[in-house]
Amino acid sequence: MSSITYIRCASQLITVRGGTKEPKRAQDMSDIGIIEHGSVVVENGLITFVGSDVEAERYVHTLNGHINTIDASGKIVTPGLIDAHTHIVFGGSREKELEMRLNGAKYIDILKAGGGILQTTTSTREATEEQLIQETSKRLNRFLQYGVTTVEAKSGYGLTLEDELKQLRAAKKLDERHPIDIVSTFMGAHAVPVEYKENPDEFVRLVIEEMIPRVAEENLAEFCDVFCEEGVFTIQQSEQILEAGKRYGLKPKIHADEIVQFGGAELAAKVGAVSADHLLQVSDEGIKQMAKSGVIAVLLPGTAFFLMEKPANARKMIEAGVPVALSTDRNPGSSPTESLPFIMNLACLTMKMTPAEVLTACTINAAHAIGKADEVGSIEVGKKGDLVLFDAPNYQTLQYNYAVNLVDTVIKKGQVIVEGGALRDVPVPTT
Ligand code: IZC
Ligand code: ZN
Repeated sequence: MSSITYIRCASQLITVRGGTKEPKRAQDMSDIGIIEHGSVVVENGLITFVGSDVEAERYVHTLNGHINTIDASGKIVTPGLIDAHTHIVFGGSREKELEMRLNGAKYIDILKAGGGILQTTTSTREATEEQLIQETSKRLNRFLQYGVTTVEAKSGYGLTLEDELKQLRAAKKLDERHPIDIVSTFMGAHAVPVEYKENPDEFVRLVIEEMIPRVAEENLAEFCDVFCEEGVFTIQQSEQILEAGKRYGLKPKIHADEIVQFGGAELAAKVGAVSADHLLQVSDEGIKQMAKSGVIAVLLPGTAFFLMEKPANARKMIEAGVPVALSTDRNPGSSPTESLPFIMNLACLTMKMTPAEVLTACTINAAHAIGKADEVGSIEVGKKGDLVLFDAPNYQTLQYNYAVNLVDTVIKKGQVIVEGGALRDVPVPTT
């Protein structure tokens, strides 16, 4: 028997339609396809109807079977939010770094001194795959409560073949067992581990010759990412790694121009990266090349906020025609939050993106940044029934109330997962 979910009488249905083929750029980012008094029908996990309440009534009368009707009056309905950049699979915690940074230490200096990512590497190596699954599922549950139904997850805290595989296998199992869909990125080039400190090129060789082929063989990732930054991986090393990934079918992404202007955006355009992420220090030339090559800018204003830095120049990128997505960058060092709605607030308040642009950035453009725009990211017939009901009468209210969770209901493939802001018995995955 078919399973039917009928969400009716939304004060605004934010469809974000019209961006499935190409990410939205410039003025199109403000076109979020609002249907006032709108309804959606999901059958067997997929959206089969989108339109006005009146048309929807006629449509559901033609259906057979039990219909789960959800009244969205007084609320807006958006596509399930998509977080296109996270490092959620890790062991341990780094709360002491906050105090160090408040006392003047810099994020990158903590890493250079063997802390930061390298500290998380130690605790991730110590954790079993099962422990990583348990810890990460708590983070995923919080993501759900913030309306996030799809996340990208990077490896990069193992930095040995076996430990990278362990992280990616944990992500794969979570994708299978947890309601949130996970898209994996191999990021063996996240930092040079201490054992290769004197010989970073040997570590690059290991990433290229041993890790990438194995990750591809086990089908553990769709993307390959590199922390291209002064003191981490050079432009040349990054290019070699991303090109090696491409040869094995891993699509390139890059951590670019976060701390210093380094040419990461230009490299993203050169290798045909799907996205370049961070971009606080991007050059004008880098922006131009990204716009020309269609590289998506994944901006992470929560990271700038938490590291007490000036955020990326989103307006300049949008005006130059670069498609922009937004993400939490959820990780234990520079962005310990699952609140994508707060990141949306920050995008408005610190980068002057408009409420409509941020919705596009966290839905269809984020879907493009993880290669899933044909499945998710908008409320259109044929896409997954991933939807969020926010306790807000219009979309502007989401950005006007800041650091407040207005999520009321989260629907994943037609199933209600969050109700009244609370998780419904989501199983914590076990083996
Ligand atoms: O653990 O610090 N920026 N990688 C690059 C990170 C932040 C994650 C971390
Ligand atoms: Zn990152």
